[in-house]
Amino acid sequence: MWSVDQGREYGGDRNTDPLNGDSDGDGFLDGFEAANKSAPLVANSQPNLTLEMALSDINGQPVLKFKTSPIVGGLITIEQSFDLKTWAAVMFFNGEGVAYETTLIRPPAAKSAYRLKVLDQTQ
Ligand SMILES: [Ca+2]
Ligand SMILES: [Ca+2]
Repeated sequence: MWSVDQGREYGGDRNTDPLNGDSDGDGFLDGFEAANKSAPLVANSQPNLTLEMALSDINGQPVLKFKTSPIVGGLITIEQSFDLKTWAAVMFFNGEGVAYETTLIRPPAAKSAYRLKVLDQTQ
């Protein structure tokens, strides 16, 4: 018998809820989970979405380099916050199955935090 807990066959449509796009209620749609190799029926299995950052300089100008984990599908944004309460998008990209890399020239001098967010999982 097929067991969800053993993590098999989760890429297929079997046993997902046809009336609920997010069968396990973890905030990620079944299709987005399958495309990103997480289990659509296991809430604690979620797509691996990571954002690496590295501060360096080019000719004395500070630059902040970003690199994400490979993301398949979705409209993704990198958001910035100065207080960890209010977040604003600073760049957008589509999940194309490869690591997304970009550079922010002259990042703000004030302390700021960045995070990755999936805006639209259906794109
Ligand atoms: Ca889900
Ligand atoms: Ca899941």
